[in-house]
Amino acid sequence: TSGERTAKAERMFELMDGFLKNDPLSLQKDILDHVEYTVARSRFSFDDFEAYQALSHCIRDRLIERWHDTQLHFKRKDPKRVYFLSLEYLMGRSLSNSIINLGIRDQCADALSQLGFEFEVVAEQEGDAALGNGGLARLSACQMDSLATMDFPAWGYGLRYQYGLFRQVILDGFQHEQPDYWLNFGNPWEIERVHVTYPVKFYGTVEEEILNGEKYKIWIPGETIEAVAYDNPIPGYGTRNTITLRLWAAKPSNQHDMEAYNTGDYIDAVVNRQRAETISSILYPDDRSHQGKELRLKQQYFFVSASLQDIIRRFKDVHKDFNKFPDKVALQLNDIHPALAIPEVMRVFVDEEHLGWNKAFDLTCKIFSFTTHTVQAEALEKIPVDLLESLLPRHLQIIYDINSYFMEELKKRIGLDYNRLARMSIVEEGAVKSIRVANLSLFCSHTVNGVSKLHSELLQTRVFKDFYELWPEKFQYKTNGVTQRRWIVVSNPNLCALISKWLGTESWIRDIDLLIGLREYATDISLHQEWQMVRRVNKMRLAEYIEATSGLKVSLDAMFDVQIKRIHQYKRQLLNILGIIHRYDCIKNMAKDDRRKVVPRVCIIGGKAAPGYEMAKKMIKLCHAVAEKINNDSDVGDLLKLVFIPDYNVSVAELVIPGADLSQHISTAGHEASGTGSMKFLMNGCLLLATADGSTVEIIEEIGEDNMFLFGAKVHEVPTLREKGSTIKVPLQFARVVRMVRDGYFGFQDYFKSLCDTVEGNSDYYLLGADFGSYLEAQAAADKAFVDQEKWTRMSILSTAGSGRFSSDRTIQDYAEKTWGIEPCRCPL
Ligand code: GL2
Repeated sequence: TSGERTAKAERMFELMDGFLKNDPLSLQKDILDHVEYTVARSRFSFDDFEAYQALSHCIRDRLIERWHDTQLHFKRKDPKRVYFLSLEYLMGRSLSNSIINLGIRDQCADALSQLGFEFEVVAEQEGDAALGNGGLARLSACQMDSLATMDFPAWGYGLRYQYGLFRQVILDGFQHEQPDYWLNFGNPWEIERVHVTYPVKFYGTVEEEILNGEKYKIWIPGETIEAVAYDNPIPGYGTRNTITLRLWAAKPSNQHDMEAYNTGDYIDAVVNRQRAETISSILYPDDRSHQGKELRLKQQYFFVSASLQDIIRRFKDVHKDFNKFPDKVALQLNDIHPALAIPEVMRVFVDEEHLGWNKAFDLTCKIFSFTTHTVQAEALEKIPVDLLESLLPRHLQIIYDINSYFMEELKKRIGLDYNRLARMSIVEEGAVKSIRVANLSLFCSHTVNGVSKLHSELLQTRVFKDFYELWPEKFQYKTNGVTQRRWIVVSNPNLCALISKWLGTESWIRDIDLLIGLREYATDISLHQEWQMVRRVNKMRLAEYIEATSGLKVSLDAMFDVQIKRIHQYKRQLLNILGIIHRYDCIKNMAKDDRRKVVPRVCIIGGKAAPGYEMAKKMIKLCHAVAEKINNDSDVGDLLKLVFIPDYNVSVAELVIPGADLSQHISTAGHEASGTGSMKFLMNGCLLLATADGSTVEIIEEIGEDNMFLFGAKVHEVPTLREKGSTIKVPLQFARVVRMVRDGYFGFQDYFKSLCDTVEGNSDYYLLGADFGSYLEAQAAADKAFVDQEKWTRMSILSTAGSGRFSSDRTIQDYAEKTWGIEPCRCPL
């Protein structure tokens, strides 16, 4: 019987101590096998890329083994699972990360070196998986790592875009976008599950049917597309647990549209079918708003429908009674992008499982939680009713039903306050009647999370004030975190070894709170020396990269000052550039002797601008124009350099962050929901120059104001400053540097005019002028501290020591306890 077969296989497995061995010799043999049989190259002659492919397959085999065991264990234990629904994941590279999490870094390096290869070189052959835009997407990847490491029974669901985030190419200082067809060279980290497919329906009509005397709605679709699963095993660190990130790809459905074929319109029918596949082909390259786009809506529903069919199928494999659903399933909406899951669950419960509306709604409200990642009310998606009606007619009806119920409930609470009812309604009347996805999510979720303390306050007092007043118990926050496995262990191995040496343990890699132990040694001179050495080696690596990508040689004695993130007006890269112009202007106007006192800087900026975001693109061009001038000015020499790092992505971040002395997080207060880059720099002992925005407020609580360079208006001051507009007294230096750009000092006078307009008088919405004075003061304080290397090193050690709260392990622990109600389910070794 199959039971006996399983038992036999298990005995064999135990006897063999797992199938695959991890000593260097076994790894070497497996690598050569994969060179020969998977990559189909001769084992006597293969290059770095082929070595990467072979090693990846070797690691993939080991992941699969653990992954099978984990899934079997989950199946046997049947714990409550969390399903993480996200439209974006920025995984970056997988090889090094998997090897570290499997705990076989040294064995792999040995195996490779005996074959004549260098581990780092081989690992660098891998391209990034960039199925996301920015912070939100990288956060999902960090959280998957923590979920696996902490043994939580979790699944990630998303879309397998064929084209990831565009590649940024800079020509003459202008950004150009090139498609990222990341699958060109194969992807060893995924497993295509040709048998795990679900039909996803679109368009069509809704009809009624009578079953056992009861009336039910049935949706007759106009088009059906097949969703195929691609599984990406996600290994935990220090555990056998390996969880699944399941990404869906659209494939033509086997259910043929017989009519089209029969009328002889064969070619058109096939072409239409191919068009259907485009649903999962491309990631939207804007990280904020996608209002009213049909393809975007199709993507959202496609992914939601396939995921829910999969989740409900898994539940029904074991359970018959849907009352148990909330005991077994937590559905986490990563932002409101997957919010169509709410009406979809209702549709399945009511139309397919015939649970009755009240029961269905009660269950729905018990399973959903959502996290919002924005402070901008404008970024909250709205779906035009016309669009929804044509694409998902049944869902529109369900949303209307939910809204009627919601309005009745609201009237019981607030009476006939029509203005407020209109504000809170899920349906927005007006020129374009639309569905407010956030309001739908707020009403139907048991919990809504913000991503930092400040963000949560803003949600409660501004963005979702009406809801907070009525349902305060729904509101929580979970400050974001990043995984120390990726952001220290993988990307900064020297610092990792140093931390373990001084703490006397590697346990901090799983238990981040231990990092605080470094505080004790913050003034220890021998730690200082080792710390400085590690930082210098990392700077060297970064300097080499800069020279290779831009041809610019930079001095290692200079302060490496970095701002890398998406380009946005609210993130104020323009403030940084204007500050650099000011520094340049000062150096130029100094007596030669005084120049000796200047603290040398290498200013590094990197980031992508959304293709349609004109002002962001102008900032990139301005950065290049200013760099051209400064870097070629012999008066300045090594005192100031400006570099734009092209095509910023996860791998570039892994290289830049460990080499940074100072990093800038300078958004106008109240605009950055959290910010996660700052946490990565903090962990790596880089000092922060920042405004009190997003999670920085909590970083201040952890490391103290004295260990960073704070500046700028506080969040409560921003509205008053905006009201004051042009009557604010801005520093003369600010007017001067803007004038320099306006007057064409850096060329492209006409092109930069509109950019200059955004920061003058009443138009200076992001308050660059108002904050410029304190920004320069913070920069001066950073210069002063840098000269005192002992002080700087102490601040740097204290930054790393205080970064424990910003691990995604802590975030996930909070979610598990306070939002999802799940417990670890550890697979035995
Ligand atoms: C973001 C926020 O802007 C950012 O502040 C936050 O750290 C991340 C993760 O919560 O989410 N929202 C968003 O749409 N993107 C973000 O980075 N792209």
